[in-house]
Amino acid sequence: MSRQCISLLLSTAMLTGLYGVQAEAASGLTYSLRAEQQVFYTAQLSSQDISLTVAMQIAEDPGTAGINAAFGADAPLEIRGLSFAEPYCYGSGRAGAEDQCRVTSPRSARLLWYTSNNGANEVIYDAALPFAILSVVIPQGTPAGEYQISFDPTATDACNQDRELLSCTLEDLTVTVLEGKPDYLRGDADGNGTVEVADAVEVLQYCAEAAVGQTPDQSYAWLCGADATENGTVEVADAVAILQYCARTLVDPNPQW
Ligand SMILES: [Ca+2]
Repeated sequence: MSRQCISLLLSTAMLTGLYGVQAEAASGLTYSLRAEQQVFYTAQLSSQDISLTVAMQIAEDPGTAGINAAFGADAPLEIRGLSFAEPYCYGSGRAGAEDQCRVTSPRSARLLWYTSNNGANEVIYDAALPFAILSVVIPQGTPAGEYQISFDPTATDACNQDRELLSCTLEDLTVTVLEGKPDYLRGDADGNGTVEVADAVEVLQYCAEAAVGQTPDQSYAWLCGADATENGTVEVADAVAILQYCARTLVDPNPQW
């Protein structure tokens, strides 16, 4: 895309707010918001915020030259950050100015992107990769409920190299907060329904990783089961408690903790 074309594209975008009225809608594309975890518990939020990484992905891309996307989050969720994901952080595919990718309020954010790929109307990214990353916080004390992290359809669109507006399908993300704790069996770290020596091994493995600075990535249900002493932390004492429990099962099929 030539420099002239880019400024035309940008000035049109600035004037109209959208890529606008230039042409009939061409073939479409799909924007979606994804997160690895979407279900949380009030017990989990009783003493801490939870940080959620939300990826914006683009599927079925017919060749975009420019993208507007605007996001919103239901209260009390807060959008704390928005950034282009690699490979968009570098090279010719990025709008560049901070102003093109920013959080505009605790509940909203927007990005504007265009390709400067000098005339070729082609897909320059891998559809399997996120296009942008939103950092969202679920604040401590968030009550049970369903919360949307969504696109603003009035401010989200795309155009191709010929400045034709593309139709967009928008897939929002729902985050669910459930009352209390997940179903789990005390001491059953591996979640197979039985408390056994293998659970103690799993807890020790977790502790070993944590001790060398790795952050073991475990679900809240796992943490609840692994915290055999129920003091809110998974530590070596939990492995010991699980082994003691296992020893007691030799003489009592349903021992007390
Ligand atoms: Ca188990």
